[in-house]
Amino acid sequence: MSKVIITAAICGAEVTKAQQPALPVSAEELALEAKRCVDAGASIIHLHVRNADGSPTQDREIFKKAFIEIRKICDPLPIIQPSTGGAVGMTATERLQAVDLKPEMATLDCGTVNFGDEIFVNDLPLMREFANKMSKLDVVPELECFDISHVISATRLFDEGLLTCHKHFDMVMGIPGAIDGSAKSLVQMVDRIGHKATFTVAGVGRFQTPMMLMAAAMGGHIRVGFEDNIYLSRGVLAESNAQFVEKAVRIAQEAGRGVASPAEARQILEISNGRAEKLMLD
Ligand code: KMH
Ligand code: ZN
Repeated sequence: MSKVIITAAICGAEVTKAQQPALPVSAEELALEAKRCVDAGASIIHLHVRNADGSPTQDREIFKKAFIEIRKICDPLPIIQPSTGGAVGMTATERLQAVDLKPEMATLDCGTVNFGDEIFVNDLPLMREFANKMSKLDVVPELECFDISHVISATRLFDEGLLTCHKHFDMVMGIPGAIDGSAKSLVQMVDRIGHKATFTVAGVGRFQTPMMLMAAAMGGHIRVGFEDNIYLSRGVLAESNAQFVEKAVRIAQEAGRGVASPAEARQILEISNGRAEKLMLD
């Protein structure tokens, strides 16, 4: 089994400062939090951005500012993976803005799904549009799957020839209204990813720790962070995303796998060396 790639989803679109006072919001806060996570062992920063009032946005200029600040202080440079999911209700055009910056990776959400009491819309035409744009700009998608059918739909994008890159999934387990955070469901999803594909696992809320353990045992990778969970243990708020990364590192080590550096993560995900330099930040 390969070393474990740890992704830190440091901000998300839904969590508020009122719920989690340590939530990073400004570009400077996002960069400092990214640095803490990279220093602790994360090699991918899954990035959402916010307006000054804390509301979610997909504004390209706000993403650009966060990219610049993160690149200034993180060494080694992590893979910065902006969201194209944004927040429920945003238009496709709004959501796609960060892809214009030519990041090494970006998320690609692979199906419409209940998201709490709301509906997160990702129909096939939208998925094809996102896949096309990412392919054209050489952005490796992380295929976000909130249910088993999403794994099948993601595979369809490759079958249709819209994507030809390495196939890397993120199984998001435990969103209310979507797939649960059970071991059985994760095994069923991973069963369908196909030969040579890789996967990471994001357990939501109380599912975060059990899903980290499952991922480590199954040869998968681990995503942690405030986007998915704000509690370090029952009723105890984490003080930083880095505490979750530290936990993931301990689990990876106990599983005998070790932790991938950003360079090793790029190798596993087949992202070419020097690709990070092609970012459009001028
Ligand atoms: N905020 C969720 C509605 C992604 O980053 O691509 C969507 C999301 C997925 O966070
Ligand atoms: Zn996200």
